[in-house]
Amino acid sequence: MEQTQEKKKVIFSAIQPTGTITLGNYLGALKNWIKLQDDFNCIYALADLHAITVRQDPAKFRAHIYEAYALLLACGVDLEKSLFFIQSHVSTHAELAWVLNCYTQFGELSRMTQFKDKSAKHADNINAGLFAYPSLMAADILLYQADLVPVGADQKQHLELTRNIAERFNGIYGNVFKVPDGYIPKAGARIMSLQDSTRKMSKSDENANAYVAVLDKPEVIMKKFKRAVTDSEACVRYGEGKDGINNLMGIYSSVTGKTYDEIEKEFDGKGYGDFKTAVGEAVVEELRPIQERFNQFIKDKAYLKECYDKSADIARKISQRTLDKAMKKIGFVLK
Ligand code: ATP
Ligand code: LTN
Repeated sequence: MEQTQEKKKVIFSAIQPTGTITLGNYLGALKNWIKLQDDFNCIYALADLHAITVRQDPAKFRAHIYEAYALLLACGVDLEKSLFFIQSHVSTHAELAWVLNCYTQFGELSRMTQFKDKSAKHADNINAGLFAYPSLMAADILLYQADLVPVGADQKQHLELTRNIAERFNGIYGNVFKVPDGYIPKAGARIMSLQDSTRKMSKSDENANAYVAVLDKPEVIMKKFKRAVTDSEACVRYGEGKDGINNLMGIYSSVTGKTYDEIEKEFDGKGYGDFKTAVGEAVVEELRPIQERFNQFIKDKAYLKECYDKSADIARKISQRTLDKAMKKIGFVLK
């Protein structure tokens, strides 16, 4: 019987170059990005336009863009299989974002928890870009007619809004955008801060002890885990009121593939000190090969440019088709 070749589904995801990439980003998002490349048509971006919703120091911002690009290649983003470009190099993103802003309601944007969190954190700079952040994210996704969007649990609300915007637009103009689904991993979906287990591990945290950076040196990683907050029970088990230990178990589980039951057995009768050492060592081993590859890539700016230029050229062509379609439906005269 003849096999009909099924078209691979399209995946879109992005990460902001707002700081050094953390273990939370890696376990919650990037590790998954790498796996998905075999089964899907993956389109990945560095969301530099999103990053300026919070004020960036120019020199650090530039360095973080290079660092994040090289690091993702080091993690295994493979340009033979996927696209990986810098958002601002593909101007259709900013263009469609403007259009979608006009199909997104003030009330919807006001309800976004990330907006509320970030406005509280940056009370002196609650700019319109921070508010409209989700419509730019919707543009990123909808331009490529993405089927699936892998993100950490913290981005679920933005994805729901993207779906609502797409459905609203399609409701007015017919089938312009594919309505995407989220793709949220169970293990590692939400890695918490090592200093405050009620907050997610975030690369823009002022306290460097709160996160493990993928590029942290082994001794720094070990030290950060040793200092991680726990509780006074001194028993490695998953449970209510044990946010710190739950978080460490989540990290250990997503690095080693062990279940919580297996982890509880492994550390039965042992204290938190042993457990923290084991978590630290597992993380160091996971990150070692990535750090080695990163050190090669970051030295070679010409190679990095070749990579992001090649992907941006292709992304421009794909996304222009969707942008034209949307603009034509609205009534714009196309050039
Ligand atoms: P910022 O601190 O600047 O908001 P961030 O660390 O939250 O940055 P993003 O660039 O917003 O990182 O997110 C990149 C990807 O990593 C997203 O898919 C997001 O869902 C995921 N992610 C971010 N933080 C975590 C976390 N603590 N646990 C799991 N996944 C996370
Ligand atoms: N907002 C996301 C980064 C991001 C993204 C996207 C993720 C920008 N555009 C499109 C998925 C799809 C974040 O902060 N994690």
